[in-house]
Order: sequence, then C-alpha cells, then structure tokens
Amino acid sequence: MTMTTIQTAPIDGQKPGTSGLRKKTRVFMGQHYLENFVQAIFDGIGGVAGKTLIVGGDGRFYNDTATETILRMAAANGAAKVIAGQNGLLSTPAASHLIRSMKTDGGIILSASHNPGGIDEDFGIKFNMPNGGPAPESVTNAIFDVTKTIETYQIYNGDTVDLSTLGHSALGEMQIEIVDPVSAYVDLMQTLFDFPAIKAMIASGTKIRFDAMNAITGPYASAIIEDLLGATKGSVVHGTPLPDFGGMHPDPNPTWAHELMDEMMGSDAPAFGCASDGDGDRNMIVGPNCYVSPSDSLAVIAANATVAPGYAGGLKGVARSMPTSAAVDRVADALGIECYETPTGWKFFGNLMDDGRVSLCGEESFGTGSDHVREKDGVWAVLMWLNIMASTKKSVPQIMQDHWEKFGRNYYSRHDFEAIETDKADAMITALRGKLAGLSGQTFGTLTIETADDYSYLDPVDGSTSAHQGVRVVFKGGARFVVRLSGTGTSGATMRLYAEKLDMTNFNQDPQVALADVLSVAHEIIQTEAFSGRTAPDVVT
Ligand code: G16
Repeated sequence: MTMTTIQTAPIDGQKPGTSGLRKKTRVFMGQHYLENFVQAIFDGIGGVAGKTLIVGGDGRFYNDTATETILRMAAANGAAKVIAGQNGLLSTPAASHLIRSMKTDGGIILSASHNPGGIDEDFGIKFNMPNGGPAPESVTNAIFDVTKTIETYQIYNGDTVDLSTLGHSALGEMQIEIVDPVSAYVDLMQTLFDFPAIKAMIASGTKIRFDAMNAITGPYASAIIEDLLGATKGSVVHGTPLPDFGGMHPDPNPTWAHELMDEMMGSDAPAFGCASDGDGDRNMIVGPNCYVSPSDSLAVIAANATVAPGYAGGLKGVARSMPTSAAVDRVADALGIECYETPTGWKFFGNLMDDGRVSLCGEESFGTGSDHVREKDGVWAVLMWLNIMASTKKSVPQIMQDHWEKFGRNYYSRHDFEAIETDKADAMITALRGKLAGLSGQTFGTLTIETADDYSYLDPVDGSTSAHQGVRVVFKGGARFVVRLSGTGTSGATMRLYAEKLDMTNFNQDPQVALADVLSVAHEIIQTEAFSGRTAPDVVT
C-alpha cells in the first residue's frame, strides 16, 4: 500500500449550500471532484492529522465508493481513526450522535437528504463539527476557499477497505472501527421517551404506518417501532434502504409521500402515520384525515414535550427558522421561555443549543429536533408524537384541535417553484429587493403592508452576521409572506414562497383558501409569472 499525492486543479462551483455540497451524482463521479472537496474539508478544518472522524451516509448510489475514498484520504492525511457505519450507512441524526458520544473531532456525512438518489440523481457531502452539528458558515467558507486554490490531494492506494464487517481494522497507520449504525441511536431514544407507555398504547390497538421511503430510517424504525415497541410487522413500509430509493423521491411531504397520504385520508386509516427522508433527519406527521404542518408539529411538541421523560424538567427555550410559522412563538410566550428566530439551515441552531439557550428547534421544511443531537431528527419527532399521544390519550386530530383552540391557528403553506432558470430567478429576487423600501404602507385589497425587508441574522452567541436570508413582507395584523431561493437544489433555482396568517376563531379552513389573498398579493409584488413564466407551484406543502 502506498500514499500518493495526486496533482489536481480547482473545480468551479464547490460552494456548500444550505447543508453541504449537493450536486448531480455524475458530477461527484467526475475526475477529482469528490477528492478535491474532501481534501478541502480536511485543509479547511486545519488538517486531520491525529484526529478521529465519523463517516457515514444514507446509502444512496455512490455512498459506498465515496466512503472508501474518504477513508483512504483520511489515512493518507494522517487521521488517527475513522469510525464508520457498517456498509457506510448512518442516518444523519445517528451520525451526529456518534460524533458527540464518541467524542470525535467531527464527521463527514454523505447525503443529498430529501433529493432523489441514483446515478442520474443527486449526491451530497457535508462536514459536521465536534458538537455533532453542521459546520457553520465560517468553516464552510474556509472549505470553499481551499477548493479555489487546491493543487494536490493525498490518498492511500492498495489494500481493500472492508466496510461490511463490524469491528476494528487498520489502513496504514489509521485505525478503522466499523459500528452498527442503529444500536447507539436506539439506546439514546430509550433515554428520552416513555417506551413502556408507547408500547402499552400500541398493544391496546393503536395502528401505525411509518413510511421510510426506501431510505435510511427503515432499519431504525423497524428496530424501534416494530421490535421494541411491538407494532405489527409491516407497520414500517418501504423499510429497506435502496441506492435509488426504489425510484421514490424521499421527501416526506404530502406531494412525495402520497402513498402514505392516500392511506391516511382513506376510510380505514391507521391512528398514526409518519414518513422520513433520505438521510432520516426530516419527518412528516399525519393523523386520520389530519395532516400536521411542520410548523404546527413544532408548536405541539413545544407545548407537550414535558410528557417525555427526557424533557420532564421543561424546555430551556425554543428556536425556529425565520420562514417557519409563529405558532411556536405563542407557545413559548405561554411557557415563559425564549423563542429565537434564525435563518433557514439547521447549522444556525447549533450555537443556541451549545450555549444552553434552547432545547427544541424546528423548521417548516419538515425538520424538528432537540439538543439530544445537533441535527434535526425524523425518528425522534415520531417518537415524541407517539409519547404525546400515549400520555395525553388523545388522537392526532384531537391534539391539533385542542392546540388551536388554546393558541389559535397559524394557517401556513409553502409553494415551491422548481428548476427556474437561474438568471431569471436571480433577476426576480433582485427586482423584489429593489422594491422593498417603497412597500410599507401600500394596501392590496384588505391587506396593508406594515414592514418589508431582507432578513439579516445576528447570532447572539458568536456575534456573526448572515445577511440576505430571505425577503419578508409583513401585513398589518401579522399575516406575512417570505420569499427566498433554496440552497439545496441541484437544477436551476427553486423559489420558495411561504405564506402565513393567524386566525384565533376559525380553525378548520383549507389553508390554501385561508391564505389565498396573501398568496395573490405576493405574486403581484414578486411578478412571478413575468419573471419566471410560472403560473403554479410544483410542490405545495
Ligand atoms: C436542509 C437544511 C434545513 C433547511 C432545508 C431546506 O435540510 O438542513 O435546515 O431548512 O435544507 O433548505 P432550502 O430551503 O435552502 O432548500 P435537509 O433535510 O435537506 O438537510
């Protein structure tokens, strides 16, 4: 076996987005593409000599090859040890947990999350810090800077790397430990939730359907929901992780998890339905005839978390991303705890959790989690909901109705306009920003604009600033819309339009009807059709 220094050159476009670098798989398979970025990670974090890293991914096409490459490069760069999930598999929250519990120097997670997988679909890679959370912008910027000047990378050639056998081995001087991807995570969940109460509820006839969408959470959900909690075999559907997710688009929302939605809206629906995404950090919760929006899920969890043993002492505070609805804000008010607003991206929650300011975080993009790890966590959210149902003895629709009666309902919806030509999307956002100063005071039908700005975040912990994090237009009375371009797509630009309106009396409208006026004003201001040619969204959540 030999360590080789390979000559390379910078490759354009290796700037990490909302959550790491995501590109078409074939782009990652191009000459030096993955290697350049991995070397940039190593150099951007100050080298890996003597360090211990976690490596794993969601099992999508190219996961195994990329894992092996990373191990070879870590060895050649002098890493002391790499701990990898068996067969290169780790859900994102499980990786975050291992990074923390094994006191490592961070980890590399291979995933394009909720994007489809396969040779013609998407792949991704990101670095997580020793706290288990996604690298902050200071680190991703340092990594990006290296990609612009890189001339060489180091890699070990020779011996094969066996990712399938649990236990210890070595690659040159570097130790390798292959671990079961599931067991440590399952142990952690049992410290947080009332498993006996959930088990009793399931034994008394509560039926569950967990749609793992042929992605990473299948083995985790089977171990917990079927084996430990006693749900009937088959409660976890699409439970085998496949390199192309069996052709499914593993994004747990009503559009892509339509099989689950059909079942839950049908006459013989189980009491509880849920789905998770490619790498297991997202979740969707559905009751019989009752879709729970992610923003509402966050608020319900905040209001009820103390039923779970891990949260019995109360929440320190909560945080939500700016486009997420303000439903959780009123729960925080009622609880007398702080509610923080951050830009889109789980990485912004890390400082707040590390500083002991918040224990619960959530986003409209189907992400909820707590300070048990530093990623959002799909299976965690499912267990929290099951714990709430078991403790309150209420159904999902009843939990929602009671919540709205107590706190009011924030009608909420996100409309995605996908794969717009990048130039057109940029022109649309630039024109919108140009209008902001003149918008306040303008009236559109019954809606009068109170404020309009381009959101900028000042991190209260480290004092860093993140500007241009989304245009927000707030109407008198609190209704609002937000517009931003996605940072996770791989084709063209995706415009996300988020609309919200609080109603304190009428809780059972169709959100699209309740929000029709806000959406219509939004399009009038954005000039969506004129700039993009689009008249309807591709995905509505
Ligand atoms: C990532 C981030 C989330 C973010 C989401 C959507 O999720 O971790 O914090 O809300 O992308 O981002 P965007 O609107 O920029 O596409 P995931 O599940 O893709 O890792």
